[in-house]
Amino acid sequence: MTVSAHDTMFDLLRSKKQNYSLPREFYNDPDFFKLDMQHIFGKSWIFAGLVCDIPKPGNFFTLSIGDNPLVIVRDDNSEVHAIYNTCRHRGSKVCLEEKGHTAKLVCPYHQWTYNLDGNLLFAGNMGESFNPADFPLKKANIGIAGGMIFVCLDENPPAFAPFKEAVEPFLKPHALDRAKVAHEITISEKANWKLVIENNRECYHCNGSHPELLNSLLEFDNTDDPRATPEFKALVAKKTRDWDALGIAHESTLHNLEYRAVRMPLAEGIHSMTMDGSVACQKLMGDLTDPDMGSMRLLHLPNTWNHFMGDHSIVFRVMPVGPQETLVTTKWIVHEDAVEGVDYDLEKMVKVWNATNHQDRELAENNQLGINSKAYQPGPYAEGAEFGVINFINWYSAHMLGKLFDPAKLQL
Ligand code: 3BY
Ligand code: FES
Ligand code: FE
Repeated sequence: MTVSAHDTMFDLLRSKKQNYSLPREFYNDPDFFKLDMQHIFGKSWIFAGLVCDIPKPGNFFTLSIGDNPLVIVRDDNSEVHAIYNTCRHRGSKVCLEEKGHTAKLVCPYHQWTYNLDGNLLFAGNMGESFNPADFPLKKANIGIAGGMIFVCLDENPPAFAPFKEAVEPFLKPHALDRAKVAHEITISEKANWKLVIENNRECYHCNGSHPELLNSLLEFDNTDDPRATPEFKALVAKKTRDWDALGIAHESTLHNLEYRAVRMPLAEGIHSMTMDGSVACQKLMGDLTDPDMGSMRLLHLPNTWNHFMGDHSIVFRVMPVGPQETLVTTKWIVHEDAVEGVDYDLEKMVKVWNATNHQDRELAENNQLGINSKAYQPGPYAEGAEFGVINFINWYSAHMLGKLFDPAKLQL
């Protein structure tokens, strides 16, 4: 990467107009993308998947954070590891499947064979002096909060405990450790990852684009939302009483711009994000007995937002692939004992968010196409409706400025 991309980004962030969208380079420049990958995706806690993706010893799934393939695996003692999927022999990717079950991690190139905790067990023809203990697969940092698995590639990861402590009470009623993935889909969006997140952070576009979602979702973020109506506030007050009586966490815990959890009611009388608002799964998550859990919205920047409801939950993971390409994975989660066709109707469950995802993909891709034009110039956010985008951009700018700041260049 050129030194100047670093300096250009720093200068653009310092001089950027508050509450305006970012300059074009942030959305399409390959060197800016590398800086995002290095300083955001290489240093933050990145949402990888769920403990219920790998319920049994030997279960694994793979993902790539930029150029770094990883395998997330549950070992024979049921401990979960985040392991760099790069062989210690000559560097081949070891695990090639997306997910599965295995007794050992065997490299396909020369069959170096690793334990599920990454230790090398066997390597042929390496001679007497070779000690397998010297060549374990490398580990990434792992943090598990209420059944959500996060990884951090930085040797000095930021603290995970405050996030874990803040969100576990919110996730507890949904018992992700006693859940299963009912359906999963990954779509590729031809848009920069920030456009995908920006799009998710506002509902300014909902009226124009999301008829299915608006059957259930109220566009207000919380009771402080400038658009919140008296009816909405009354509904929140009612649900607050119900949830307090059940001991269900709901209050907003906005600790910083990086993450938040809040339980908000769905539209009055609506129990789930389905077309008619009735539950898609009769067997509720965890030990819940009341389907009316609203939606517990969990955001963790840079790459996940989620809706945890009484009957099922929807979990999203955003993984950048290139300056103008992002993978968005959606998982629909139900109680581990729920049976398709008996307890839940899969088609009914996935309809709203499949439609919403495709609408959002189109919005993000069109946004990218317009930004690529020489006519693009940063435009003003609607502060009363796009405060979520403003929060995201402020988080991004502050994070990047902190990482790009070079004290050696301080003029004394
Ligand atoms: O994730 C959501 O619920 C929605 C989708 C559109 C705006 N966002 C807040
Ligand atoms: Fe893995 Fe050779 S590169 S065994
Ligand atoms: Fe949307």
